[in-house]
Amino acid sequence: MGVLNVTPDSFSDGGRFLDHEAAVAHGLALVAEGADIVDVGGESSRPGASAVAVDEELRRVVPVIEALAPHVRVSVDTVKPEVARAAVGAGASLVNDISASDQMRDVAAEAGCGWVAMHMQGTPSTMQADPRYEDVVAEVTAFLSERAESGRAAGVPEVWADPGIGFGKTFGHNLALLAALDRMVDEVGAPFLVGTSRKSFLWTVGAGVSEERLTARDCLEPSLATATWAMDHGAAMVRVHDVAPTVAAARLVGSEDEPAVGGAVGR
Ligand code: HH2
Repeated sequence: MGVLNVTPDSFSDGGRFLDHEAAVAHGLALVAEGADIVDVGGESSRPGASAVAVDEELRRVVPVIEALAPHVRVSVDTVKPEVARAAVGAGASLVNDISASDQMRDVAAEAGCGWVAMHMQGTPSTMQADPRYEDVVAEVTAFLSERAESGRAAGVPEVWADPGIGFGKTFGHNLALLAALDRMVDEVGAPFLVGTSRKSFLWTVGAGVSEERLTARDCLEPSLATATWAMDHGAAMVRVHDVAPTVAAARLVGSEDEPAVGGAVGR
């Protein structure tokens, strides 16, 4: 899943794709790099991001979805039912819902499309203030199991679970969830989507530079390492900004018996 943020303030790509032509061109570039799904979002969920009115979010995402849907499967990254409905009308077939709410679940069920239910502690404005869990793996697993079951019961034809890396979680919480991914996937019984790409916890060990000086390039290796880890530990999909290198890693992970490129493998 390639990320397309049509926002002025997203963490790593804010402002780059606010213009319609630039957004569509980037979406098509993600497809050319090998994305199976393009995730179009019109509201940043970074800690402290400002809220976006429904009309403005619709204005950002609907024309971009209309332009991309003939070329690739499109998901819409929103927590607003009105935006999800309009996005599906414009051609999206997956509702990526970081709030995992009943309302959004019901929109997906009515539309007959997929629903990603993501775990988040708190809301984006306050979630990183002081996240606390008795047992982060047990609590996130229980939440996702309940949401997956509720999605199926409501008639959603395709339910995805997402542990919500970075959403109300410390560095230690994020690593504990990644370390337990296999077990969580087994227990929840729904396919997992995992998003670590360019998240701030990566620079703590990966990039070793301060947040103010961090560039997208600094995050590439840790993003790729964690995406590869997730794919090798049960994730059925990863949400990434850097599609081409992740596709190369995905081929490697999926090639335990057969090399992706035929013939003898060189050193
Ligand atoms: N992460 C972000 C946004 N949407 N959706 C799912 N299902 N899982 C995630 O981990 C996830 C998500 C945040 O990343 P980004 O799009 O880079 O930033 P922003 O929220 O600032 O637009």
